[in-house]
Amino acid sequence: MANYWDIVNKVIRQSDVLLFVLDTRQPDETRNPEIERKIRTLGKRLLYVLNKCDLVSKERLAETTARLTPSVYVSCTKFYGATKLREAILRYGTPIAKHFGRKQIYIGVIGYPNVGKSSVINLLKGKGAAPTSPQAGFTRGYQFIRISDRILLVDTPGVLARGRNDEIFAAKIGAKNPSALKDPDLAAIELIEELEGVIEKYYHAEPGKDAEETLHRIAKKQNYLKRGGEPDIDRMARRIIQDWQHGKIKRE
Ligand SMILES: Nc1nc2c(ncn2[C@@H]2O[C@H](COP(=O)(O)OP(=O)(O)OP(=O)(O)O)[C@@H](O)[C@H]2O)c(=O)[nH]1
Ligand SMILES: [Mg+2]
Repeated sequence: MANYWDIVNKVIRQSDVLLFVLDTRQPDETRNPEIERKIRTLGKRLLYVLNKCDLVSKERLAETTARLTPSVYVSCTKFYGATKLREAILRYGTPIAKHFGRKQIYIGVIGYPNVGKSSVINLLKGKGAAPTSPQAGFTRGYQFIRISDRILLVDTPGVLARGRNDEIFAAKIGAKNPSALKDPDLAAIELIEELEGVIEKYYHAEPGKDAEETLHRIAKKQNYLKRGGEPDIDRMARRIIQDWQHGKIKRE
């Protein structure tokens, strides 16, 4: 049940530096303050990649790069900016990697559809890139690509979805009835993460390795099961949001 939000979260967690790819023609429309905040909260570094810089005037580009920092402008179709981007990754990633006692810098790519995430990955990969074997301690299913001797890239971009976050927000503030949510699990996962231990405690469940697993454990603990014994995530998520909206769950 890997949905977009889980993937974005995993990319953020696994990376030191997040390349937030923007369309330079419409940088503000392709930003996402909520996710940018999340990156900062987790102590990761956000680097705006102003892609498709070939499609704007020099003046507009200068104005945009001055306003959005730190940023690097690139054009994937013109193979422009790869060196500057690698330099910026080293500059911003080195202190974070050091903090975690590593030499290697892990980077991930996120952004809205069509901004050029795959193109940026290819721009960085260039010729010298090679897939790495799965890293111990990382979630299965994530392939890392070696960009240079110091830089490793999470090979799955985090694709942001339009509108979904609004649903999560609406669920959290109680503007939307839980039964009307398309993806109650996303909102529940958000709540579990944000409340840091409060939700699982309320339902007498043990925390999992991430919020998704915690939600599974809560469902099992509360006996929200489908026929066959699988946890019924959907129903449990709606229940959590309902309890939250009804003020049953307090924030410490
Ligand atoms: N002019 C121009 N076009 C670009 C540039 N980078 C990407 N594109 C084009 O933008 C489109 C989307 O690029 P992708 O790399 O597939 O974008 P993406 O973010 O991976 O898209 P999804 O996988 O759909 O989320 C393609 O048609 C690219 O050719 C660029 O620097 N300049
Ligand atoms: Mg793509």
